Amino acid sequence: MKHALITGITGQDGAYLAKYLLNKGYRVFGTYRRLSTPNFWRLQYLGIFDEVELFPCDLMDSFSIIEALRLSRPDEVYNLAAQSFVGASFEQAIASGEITGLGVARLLEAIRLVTPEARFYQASTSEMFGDNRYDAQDENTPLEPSSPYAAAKLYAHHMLKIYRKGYGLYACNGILFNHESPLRGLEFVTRKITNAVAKIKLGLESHIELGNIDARRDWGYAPEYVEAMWLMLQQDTPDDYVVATNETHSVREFLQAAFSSAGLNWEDHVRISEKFLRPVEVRSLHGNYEKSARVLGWQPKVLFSDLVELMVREDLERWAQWNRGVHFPWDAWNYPNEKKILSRKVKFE
Ligand code: NAP
Ligand code: F7E
Repeated sequence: MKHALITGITGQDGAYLAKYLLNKGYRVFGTYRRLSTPNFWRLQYLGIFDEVELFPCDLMDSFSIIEALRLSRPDEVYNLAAQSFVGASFEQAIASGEITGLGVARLLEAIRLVTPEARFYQASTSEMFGDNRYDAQDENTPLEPSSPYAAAKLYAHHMLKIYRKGYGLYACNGILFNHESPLRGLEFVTRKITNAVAKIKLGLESHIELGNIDARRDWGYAPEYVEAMWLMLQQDTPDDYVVATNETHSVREFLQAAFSSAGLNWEDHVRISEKFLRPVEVRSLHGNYEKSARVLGWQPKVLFSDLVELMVREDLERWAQWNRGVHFPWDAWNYPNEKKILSRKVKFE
């Protein structure tokens, strides 16, 4: 039986990947951070909490990484752990560098020393293209990061290439464009919108505050993207791949589609707040996944309108259940309204 170790198993992709690998017959190990409040809701929501084996581990702590590798003896390691929110990386630039950048160097060093035969997947990102001037981005597009998050990911991306070349590690960078789902974190714009649509529809909220709604992204469906991660590690030679849908849409289009799928007009419920503008914005991303299609045989099936609709439907169903008093593992009921969260962009009176 093959062993897989997933760092960041409590996140969106970690939970979907764990389910995908369990269905393939893997023994799945995952790392989680010790937090004051347990954070396993996604694994519970997918019904796999009892099927995965967990280690406390932090990418800031090399010894905990070594211990996780030693105990799990993985054939494949998927590094999904990161401080993954671009907005917060401007507020926590140093921690983002430590976790999202240096954390990967710690992991590569640990693999080199403890399990050099393990195949390694790194969660690289389309954010590395930054506020670029290209119509579409692929594996050869210049990387010009525009946030502390993206700069940290770029460092990790290059460290992986160095370890692949220098030490012969089987290691792949998956340059994934935005991918979303009902398990997406609530601060990311798609889920922020679909959660708000559901609450507004049920009379629990009246409006939502957003930043730059002209930003454009290439949004795909997360459960399909974890399949591409696995495919990368099954090839004869390691390489880097873009995973995307080859479509780009604005946040404004997302709003329009999400509110109208619930029979609402978005312009009645959206306010723009400076608070959600970023010091540097990535205005447009549009991924060309031709190499993944050609080499991995991967292609997206759920595209923009189906994605929006399925996310709205699930958030509506959850809030309706909540109103009926049904309790289930879920993140939104105790998440503070973002209007209450202060940031450096707020001017104090
Ligand atoms: P996510 O939901 O934010 O999950 C991130 C995971 O990293 C969580 O399990 C989190 O643990 C863990 N983590 C955070 N800090 C850590 C630390 N110091 N040590 C160990 N673990 C830590 O992110 P996601 O959307 O699943 O994305 C997965 C990976 O792909 C991330 O690396 C992200 O940067 C990258 N990526 C995502 C996208 C996308 O559109 N989703 C696109 C490209 C790349 P807690 O649960 O304890 O916070
Ligand atoms: O922002 C704009 C915002 O935070 C998308 C991460 O998974 O994908 C994600 O990063 C766009 C940006 O995702 C709000 O300015 C407007 O232009 O959902 P997001 P992201 O920054 O693209 C990449 C590929 C990753 O690797 C990351 O880990 O939407 N936007 N108004 C807003 N964004 C947020 N969050 N909140 C707003 O109110």
